[in-house]
Amino acid sequence: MIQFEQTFRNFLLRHQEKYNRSYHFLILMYAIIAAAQRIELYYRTGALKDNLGVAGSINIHGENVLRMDQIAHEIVIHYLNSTERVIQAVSEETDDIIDMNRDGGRYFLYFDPLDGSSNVAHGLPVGFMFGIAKRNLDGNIQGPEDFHLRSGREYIATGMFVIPTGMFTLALREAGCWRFHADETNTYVKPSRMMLPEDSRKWELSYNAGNIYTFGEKIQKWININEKKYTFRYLGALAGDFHRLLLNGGMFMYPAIVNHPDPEKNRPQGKLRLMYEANVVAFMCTEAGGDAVDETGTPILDLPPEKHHQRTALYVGSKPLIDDIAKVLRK
Ligand code: AFP
Repeated sequence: MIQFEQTFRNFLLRHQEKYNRSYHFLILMYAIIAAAQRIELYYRTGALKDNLGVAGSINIHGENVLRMDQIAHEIVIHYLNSTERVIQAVSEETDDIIDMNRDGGRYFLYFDPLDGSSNVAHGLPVGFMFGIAKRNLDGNIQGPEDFHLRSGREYIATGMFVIPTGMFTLALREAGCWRFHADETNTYVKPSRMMLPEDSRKWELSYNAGNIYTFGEKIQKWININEKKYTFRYLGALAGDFHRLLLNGGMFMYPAIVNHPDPEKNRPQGKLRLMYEANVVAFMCTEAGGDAVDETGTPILDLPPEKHHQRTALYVGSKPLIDDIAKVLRK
């Protein structure tokens, strides 16, 4: 007998029915999945087809644009446009907000089509990360409610694909954080609810250890006291590191860089992008029973974005660890 697992499509259908939601979100999610699968195809054959190198330009963040960054960005834009349901999109790869269907659209999309560029040349895991907010459909409200700069608290869903592993995690507001696996036919199946484990023996710490001496004194001290209690893992691609964290618990952090020997390289605002990195994992982690804060100990999801490529420091993971570090950061 063949064993068939529940498909993502069926899972989402049930979810939309249960919460009395529209079919528009289904259309959007199928487009996002089609985009992820296409990126994955290009990535898997990337080394063979010479697609893992640099594209020869510099992006708005001052980083080298990779060939795969461009390909992934174009793919996502194509599929989002095809839904006719997206008002505007913010991509890590373009400076400006991308207008799509301003009159008829329902959703705002914030995404990084290929996060973790230092892994690309090696064909190692990277992420396609996204957050979704919705147009305020309540009457004819104009102005801030219709604006694209939403805080994470206002997102309706966030997700990430770990490419090319065939793993997909999606969090739906107040409906939990779920993981899916690609089967032999590349169909996402077998929803499993993700809840961070309470047993601290499995917990892991994850941060760029090479940066320790550039962190603020409070954080260096916290690491000194606590690092021996936990295993340490760091992949250098948020999607992969956070994927581990959801199963094992612990904390991922990317603190503000304030003590760099070359002051030009300090990043007091942090490195990660609020709208399509930090909010994505903070939202998922909160749905999985965890939490996330910035360098001031403020919940990531409460940060009001002032610009769409805003950066932030990030501490995300098991609640007791985040509570502990937040106390230190607020002092
Ligand atoms: P890149 O895509 O520029 O490599 O950034 C990846 C990332 O934003 C995130 O995915 C990682 O967790 C973090 O940066 C890694 O940064 P370091 O290379 O400084 O450790």
